[in-house]
Amino acid sequence: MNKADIVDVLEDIAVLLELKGENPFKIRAYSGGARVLETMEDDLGEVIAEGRLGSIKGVGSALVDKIETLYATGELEYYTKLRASIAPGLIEMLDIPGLGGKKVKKLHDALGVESIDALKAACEAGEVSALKGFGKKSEEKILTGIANRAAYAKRHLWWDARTVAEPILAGLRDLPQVEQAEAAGSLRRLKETVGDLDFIVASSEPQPVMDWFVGQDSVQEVTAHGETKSSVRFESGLQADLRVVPMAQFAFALHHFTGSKEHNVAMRQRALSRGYSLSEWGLKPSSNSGSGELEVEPSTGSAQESGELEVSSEQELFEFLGLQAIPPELREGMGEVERYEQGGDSVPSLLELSQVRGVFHNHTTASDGRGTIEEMAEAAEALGFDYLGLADHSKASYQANGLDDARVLKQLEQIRAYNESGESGLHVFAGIECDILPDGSLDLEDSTLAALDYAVMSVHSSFSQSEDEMTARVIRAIEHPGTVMLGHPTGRILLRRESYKIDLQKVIDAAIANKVIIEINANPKRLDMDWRLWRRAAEKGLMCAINPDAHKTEGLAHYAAGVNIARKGGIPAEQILNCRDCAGVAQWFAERR
Ligand code: DGT
Ligand code: CA
Ligand code: CA
Ligand code: ZN
Repeated sequence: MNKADIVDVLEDIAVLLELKGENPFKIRAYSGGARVLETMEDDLGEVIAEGRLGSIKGVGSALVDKIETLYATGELEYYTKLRASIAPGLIEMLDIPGLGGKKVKKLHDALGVESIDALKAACEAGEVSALKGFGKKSEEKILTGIANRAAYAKRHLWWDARTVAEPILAGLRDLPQVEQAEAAGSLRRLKETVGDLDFIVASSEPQPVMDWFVGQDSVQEVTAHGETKSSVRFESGLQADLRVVPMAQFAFALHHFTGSKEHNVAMRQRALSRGYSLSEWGLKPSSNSGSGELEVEPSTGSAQESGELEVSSEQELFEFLGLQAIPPELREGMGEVERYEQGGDSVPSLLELSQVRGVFHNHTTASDGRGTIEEMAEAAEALGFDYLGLADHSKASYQANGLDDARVLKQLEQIRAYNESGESGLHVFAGIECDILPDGSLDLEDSTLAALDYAVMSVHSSFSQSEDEMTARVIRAIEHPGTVMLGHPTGRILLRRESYKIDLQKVIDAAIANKVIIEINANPKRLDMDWRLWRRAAEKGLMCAINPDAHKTEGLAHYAAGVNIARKGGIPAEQILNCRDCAGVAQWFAERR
């Protein structure tokens, strides 16, 4: 097990001990040990091999064995037993925003609640707000957290869904009976979250394909196992549908099950207006040709009845309907059919991964990241980047070990030295993720911001301000001359926490007026500013930066999720800072001042 995962286990142990009401010294041994390990610069494997772990300040004797065991085996009996000794309902409660080990214990001790349902009932009966340390506000917050959890349990992050889908698609393509296989649905449309996976296969022998699909090791439950459709559920709760169709129907089925529903409706209307009826089965002359009426129900013809028109790819289907091929990620029923009819300027050229030459908002061990300047730079170089922007937290984010002015300037020197060392061909831009304080002022001195290459401004506190307050706060920060980018502009955590209240249209206008970039935070859990807003904002002239917000070297790869969002938003490459070369970026930063 690597260092980062061991840190997670130690942190988890600390929370579980809190939940059990263990003594604070013992708890602090684990949380403190996690912190020490996290910020240790030496290679953990070497430290263990040299027997030096016990001599590191903050790693107590109880931890040495456990860290070594985790490192060597990836497992720890103490941890497994500890988890098993706690009611699963209590562990689930830890998922509710605002509830840590201590609070869950209090709720359990005072009210006897052992499940989320029981906690919900206690909140509704007003028992929680009556407890010392919990007010009406925290009761409401818990209820909102529970409601969100139920709504969100049904969906999954695109990034996680993709990880599940990839080996399945590869497995399907390896089967001798399979002529073609694709993932469809929201996964193919690059939606930020995915309800279920949809696979479409062309084959004249469906049975062995279905049998392989339902027989995969990772399958937890088979919910359907038929001739044309099977459905399964994996351990994470994610479900997957597989549909097998004859080759002649593949393009139609792939298009239909890629969706979205709204896009399909627009396509059916278009087909109808040209005298055809379009369905997942095929395309045939319609009886009520030319009516242009909206066909609400999918047509119910059988495969045998179709075949009036042969289409061997989605491309041909679009062409037949007088359209340029619409990329899956734009098929959201937001005017794409009209735009791809007109062609020309109304058709965006979508960003490619290979156009991204670097990224700007990333953390190091100086604040709450797990990689050093050198490690992050090396990882960025391995991804083929020309440059890397480092933007650690500022001091108001004390829980993230944010930097004060002096530490910022010290890091700036380290970055300069790194660049001058000639150690690598990669250039590191020295930035900061500076907190926007509740009144819209900034967390660092103007002179500090001016000394850096650039600054990303973000809200990390006072999330419950009114929309007017929050909007004014963010705009005040945008108007500050030291502001180059606005970080994660809604504060949302997908499937977990809603956006704070903010008028993003006003924010977008202020950003354009002040030549401030709004980021696409490429962390798969954030992905804001949302793709739905980008097309119009980009047309108005807003500049974008794709920022993985990496807290460890592996996190840099998340830039790909940001590229998805830029594609969905149809943002042209000229308006994406990451597409510029090092000199172009430096020039942007310089002109901003
Ligand atoms: P998800 O799974 O909720 O993230 O979203 P999708 O888009 O993957 O939806 P899903 O899995 O229910 O169905 C896949 C596609 O099949 C959907 O995008 C469009 C098509 N589809 C499903 N049901 C209908 C329907 O009732 N009408 C139309 N026009 N298309 C449908
Ligand atoms: Ca789906
Ligand atoms: Ca589905
Ligand atoms: Zn942040």
